[in-house]
Amino acid sequence: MSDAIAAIAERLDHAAYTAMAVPQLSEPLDIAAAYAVQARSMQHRYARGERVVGIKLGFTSRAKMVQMGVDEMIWGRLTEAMLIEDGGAVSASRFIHPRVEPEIAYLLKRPLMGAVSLVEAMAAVEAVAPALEIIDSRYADFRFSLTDVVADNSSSTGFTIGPWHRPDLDAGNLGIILELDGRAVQLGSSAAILGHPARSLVAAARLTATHGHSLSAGDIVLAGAATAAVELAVGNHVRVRVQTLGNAEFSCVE
Ligand code: OOG
Ligand code: MG
Repeated sequence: MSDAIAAIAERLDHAAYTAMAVPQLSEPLDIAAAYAVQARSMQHRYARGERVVGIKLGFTSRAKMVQMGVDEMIWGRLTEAMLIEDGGAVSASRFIHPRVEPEIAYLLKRPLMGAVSLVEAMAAVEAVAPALEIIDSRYADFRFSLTDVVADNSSSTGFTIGPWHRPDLDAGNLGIILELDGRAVQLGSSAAILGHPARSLVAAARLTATHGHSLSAGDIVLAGAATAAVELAVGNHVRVRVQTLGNAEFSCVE
């Protein structure tokens, strides 16, 4: 591994750990190098006792691509330290400029790797749940290129999972409401995620295999936000309501 990759990984990990923004990368990275930085930066988290519990997909909806000005899917690693209990509270002191977005979560009962069909991906699902994700870019002003954000573990920061449901519940076209302090701030449908959020599992299998990772039984996969993300501030209570699946919520405290 090159020294440059290790140095960028350390810089981004330090920014995440201290909640202090850094400038966008000046080093030109290709996509493989960006995933190498991400993998290397995770080593710092593992050394602090964090453990991967799954992955998140990014930019699987038009709404997200347009909001952030990118047009390719990405993925990042989720650790159990990022998990916020449903109904729980999280301290804003951990974040730089957090945003929150509605997600659909899948729990896998089988590994998924490489080229898999939608039918195979759906057969690997143990359960599906409503979820929320906190994203917090380590880059100043939340501005990044595709490779910058990949290197930064795709802005992964926090997530909350609501009640799990049996996988025969079709999550293909469910209404989604994101609420901030009881006020609806984003409306969408799970169909905005690649036409069906289970397609994110197909993408996840392919993209992780391309970049040196694989999905195991027991992994959580966040399918990607169906709507644009909204700013999260101290005092906010956030709730996502997903038709049929129910709610997930948390509060942001000082
Ligand atoms: C990157 C993460 C994107 C999603 O659901 O599309 C993402 C970002 O927007 O900072 O999590
Ligand atoms: Mg997301």
